Amino acid sequence: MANEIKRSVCPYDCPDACGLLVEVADSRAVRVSGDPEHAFTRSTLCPKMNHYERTVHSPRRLTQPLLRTGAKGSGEFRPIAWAEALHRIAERWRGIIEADGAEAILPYSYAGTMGLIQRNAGDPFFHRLGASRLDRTICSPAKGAGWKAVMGDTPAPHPDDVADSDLVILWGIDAVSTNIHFLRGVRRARRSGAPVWLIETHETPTANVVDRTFLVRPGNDGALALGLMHLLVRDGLTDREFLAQHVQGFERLRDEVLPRFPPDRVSRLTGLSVATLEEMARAYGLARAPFIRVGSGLSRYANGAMTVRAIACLPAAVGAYGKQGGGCLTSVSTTGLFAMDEVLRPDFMARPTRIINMNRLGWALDALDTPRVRSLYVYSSNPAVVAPDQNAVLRGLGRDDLFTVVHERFLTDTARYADIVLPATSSLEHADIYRAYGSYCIQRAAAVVPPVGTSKSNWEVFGLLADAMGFDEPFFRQTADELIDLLLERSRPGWEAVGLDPRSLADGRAVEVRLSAEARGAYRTPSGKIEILNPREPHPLPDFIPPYGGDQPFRLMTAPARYGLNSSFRERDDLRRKEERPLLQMNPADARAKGLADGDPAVAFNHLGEVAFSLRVTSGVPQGVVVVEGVWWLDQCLGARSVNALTSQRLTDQGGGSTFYDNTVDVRPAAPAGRRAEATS
Ligand SMILES: Nc1nc2c(c(=O)[nH]1)N[C@H]1C(S)=C(S)[C@@H](COP(=O)(O)OP(=O)(O)OC[C@H]3O[C@@H](n4cnc5c(=O)[nH]c(N)nc54)[C@H](O)[C@@H]3O)O[C@H]1N2
Ligand SMILES: Nc1nc2c(c(=O)[nH]1)N[C@H]1C(S)=C(S)[C@@H](COP(=O)(O)OP(=O)(O)OC[C@H]3O[C@@H](n4cnc5c(=O)[nH]c(N)nc54)[C@H](O)[C@@H]3O)O[C@H]1N2
Ligand code: SF4
Ligand SMILES: [Mo]
Repeated sequence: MANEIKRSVCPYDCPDACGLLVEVADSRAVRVSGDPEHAFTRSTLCPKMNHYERTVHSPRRLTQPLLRTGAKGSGEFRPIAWAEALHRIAERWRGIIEADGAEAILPYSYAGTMGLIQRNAGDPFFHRLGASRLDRTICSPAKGAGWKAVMGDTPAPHPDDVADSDLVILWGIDAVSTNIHFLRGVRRARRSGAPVWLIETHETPTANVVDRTFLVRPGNDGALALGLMHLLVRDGLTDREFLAQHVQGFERLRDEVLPRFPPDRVSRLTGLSVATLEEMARAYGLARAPFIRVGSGLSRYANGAMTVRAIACLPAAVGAYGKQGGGCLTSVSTTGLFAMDEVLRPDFMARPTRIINMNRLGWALDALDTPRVRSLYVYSSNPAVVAPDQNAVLRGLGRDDLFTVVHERFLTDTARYADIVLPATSSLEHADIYRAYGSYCIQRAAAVVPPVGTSKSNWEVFGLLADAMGFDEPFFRQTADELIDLLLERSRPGWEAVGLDPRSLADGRAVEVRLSAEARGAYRTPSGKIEILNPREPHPLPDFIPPYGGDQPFRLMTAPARYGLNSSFRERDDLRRKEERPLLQMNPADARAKGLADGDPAVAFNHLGEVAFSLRVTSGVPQGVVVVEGVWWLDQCLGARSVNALTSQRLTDQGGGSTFYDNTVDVRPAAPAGRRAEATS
């Protein structure tokens, strides 16, 4: 019998949200490929997902609940039945609630899956329980805040519109690793003659696919944007008609802020020469429809929101927001498309409970005592390695008086610290609905293979926990599919599906959406104009705030890896062979000064911790910067810690975001080779 081909969606935290075709034989996925009918995917998957079946059916998958038998972190467990696991959790939680109140229980989760149901499945349960709430801000809320200050809820351009641009700027985005389908439109623009620029801190893989790479000093892009606007004004390259009609407050920026950003000062801040700045401003000012695609890295600084705000003003200055192919894409937000309260159920909270910022998990487990966190429930995330200040996080996870439950597909570093581990389904084993954040596609997916082992989805587990806790709301007894139906029924005021017939969603095909003509308007801000002057902001005008930095000689860039996605995909031997161990990339002059050569073991350190790496000497990294790609599982590291032992719990200027890129380190040769443990596989 021919194998069946079923549709699904890539569940990972990637802007592209690809459509998948899954070939199924004997209840197993045997091949996964890109859906040729998906408007954004068009047959192509990234190298991580090309063999997703190897993740789904990995021998490393957890198949039954586990109870800890050894010390925390040791990874020693024995299998137990689901009924026993649920009973133990409910018993412990009842005790904790009686002694300290339900806020002593903290859920912790992020984007292991982006599906709207499975990703948010814990919210109604923990609201009903009265647990602490988690502010899920590890990724890029500062980028969102910076954009919103200027553009409000104005929808981002369609990503393929970039094909109509005559100057494309990839600003702090490693699109070759993180946003490959966007590059299709970029290539089309380039073929029509548009130059493509990359603005980065070092030469990433994306530098190989652009015409020009401009390297800036980390954290100074806001000064660059203001400096470019200074030059646009000086050289008469602003679009006065557009500014008069559509923009609020450019005159005040021009008179009160831009005079402080002359090219010589901006050159000192960014490291770009005055001639280069003048050349950039001229090309940007003369382009018909320049398009900026902004990544997230430059927002993970103490000044991250302000940086993005300054960048978002540039297209206003030259009228690019009004032109087909021009403008700025930070992220696609389909606010209002889905009636998310049907899923999140904030009404299940008897009273508003305390909110804990996930970037401060180390602090929350260690210092917070109103009340002290007595139980941590982790799902869809791996904080032991992805969260900042790893030493603080691991100290917290190691607390003997902390009752930790981890719901996971693999025995991650976080799961190793659990008292109870619950096995989770992969996205091919459960139903969900997805919305992309780099395109306007939405897509529903049914389960295409049965659960591996006794694994259960997030939605199912919270239903079982609701039973165990005696919650009698019918909400918890629905299936995920029933909840998706309800969500679709109650959603989409102001939005319309384009290009495909309405049955497509039910058939598992992707549908593109757009704001309806009435809802669109010109700019969705309170004034109806682009708000360069925004009186509701603590700083009514954009300005430059210096990044935090720190007192060590090298700025640490913790960039995405090509063959991993945060800590995901590290279970895959085929992908591990492509990136064997964590490298520290350093400029040749800096390496010489430190007495280090290519391939040497080296230790990066600061006041928070130290981490062993293998050194890679490369002229693609400027002096004063070091680069580590990827977040690695600890058993793949050279020492006992990974890169986040060097990043701090400080937050961004707005949005409570992480500051992964705003840290400094020093580097020294590692102790002789004896200390060096081989990476295990
Ligand atoms: N292969 C792969 N794909 C991924 C991920 C992954 O880990 N691997 N992660 C996924 C997730 S969760 C996210 S949020 C996205 C992120 O996707 P991206 O936005 O592409 O990645 P970031 O790490 O946020 O940062 C992008 C780039 O910003 C640069 N950068 C850092 N500081 C500055 C600065 O001050 N100025 C400038 N101009 N550039 C700077 C970094 O060097 C980095 O190359 O990718 C998603 N996709
Ligand atoms: N140094 C440094 N640290 C970083 C970053 C960086 O650039 N540099 N990037 C940061 C960013 S942008 C982000 S978004 C965060 C991401 O951090 P996380 O969201 O924690 O991402 P992952 O590391 O991919 O871990 C997701 C986990 O969820 C599990 N999972 C997948 N699907 C399911 C499911 O359906 N149910 C359950 N229960 N589990 C599931 C996976 O097995 C995986 O272990 O990391 C941040 N950490
Ligand atoms: S490009 Fe992104 S969405 Fe597409 S398959 Fe790869 S990780 Fe998934
Ligand atoms: Mo992210």
